[in-house]
Amino acid sequence: MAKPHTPLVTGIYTADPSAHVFDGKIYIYPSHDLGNDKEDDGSGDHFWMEDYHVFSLESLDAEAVDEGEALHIKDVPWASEQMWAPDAATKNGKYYLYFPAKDKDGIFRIGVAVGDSPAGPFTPETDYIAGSFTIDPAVFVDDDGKAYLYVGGLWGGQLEKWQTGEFVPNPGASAGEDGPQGDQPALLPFAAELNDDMISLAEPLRTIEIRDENGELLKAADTDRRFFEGSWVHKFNGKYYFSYSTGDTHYLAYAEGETPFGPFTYKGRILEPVLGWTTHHSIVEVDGQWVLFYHDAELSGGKTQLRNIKYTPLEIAPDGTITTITPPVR
Ligand code: FUB
Repeated sequence: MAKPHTPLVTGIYTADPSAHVFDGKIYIYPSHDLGNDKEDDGSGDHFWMEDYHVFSLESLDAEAVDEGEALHIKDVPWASEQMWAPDAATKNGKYYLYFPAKDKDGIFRIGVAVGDSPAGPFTPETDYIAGSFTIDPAVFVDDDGKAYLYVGGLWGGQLEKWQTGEFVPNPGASAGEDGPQGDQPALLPFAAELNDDMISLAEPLRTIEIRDENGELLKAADTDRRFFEGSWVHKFNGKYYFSYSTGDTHYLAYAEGETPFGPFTYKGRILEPVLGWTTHHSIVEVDGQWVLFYHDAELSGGKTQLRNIKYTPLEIAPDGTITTITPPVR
């Protein structure tokens, strides 16, 4: 049984928890951290994953049950390595697991696998989702049944390599190898509506704007607030909340908008830095209580590539303001 801010899973290393309530039960779709001996050099190459396990919980204070291996990279024809942060969605009685992995050319793409149960197993499509790129898929299904895919990640997530709309392996410093600088607008996450089949995009991915209190796009130098990776969308009192990790400044931040595509206005921080380099989250309502799922590196004593998932209740005011949480393990 896991209490708030304690590891939900101790048998394997888990990260990037995307949680959902399906059929009255909590399901968590995390990354399965295996780690490797590579240096943490900012490329993300030390985040090493080959499969996914789904975890189910009858309630928040119940034990997390490992439902077994739901998908392995050896069964994904187009993928070569690094199955990073996944998400899941349901429609028309089917369940969909969305996941990033590098294709045979070393380019991160988003794949989808389909199953009859939220616990899997999932059968992968033979190719990645056409038109997809970068990492950290999050799928939000609106009240009208329309589904949206959100993606994006700087550095190892390769967003800098897509600045021209094409994949440029080595853009070069003058072309913004490190992305925009200083007062230039920061790179943005992307989103697109999914077709009703849930396995293809209804339109090309488009950027999602995150603006400051003056309506200006957040600047590249504003690293405390600009998007880095780990998109998530929740809806509260008719408004849409886009939340994300600020990466190298280690915050979870959120922004508010009127539509699933924004534009979103920065509102504040959800979580202060955890033990480890990254955190990555999801926000879900469980029996009327909003809950934040996140990860840190408590079990491995701070090894950034060997993480463990946790949860904590989230306080959301009627106007959508989220009370910032300071994690007890830092
Ligand atoms: O787990 C690998 C990567 O680390 C994820 O895709 C990012 O969000 C970060 O958590």
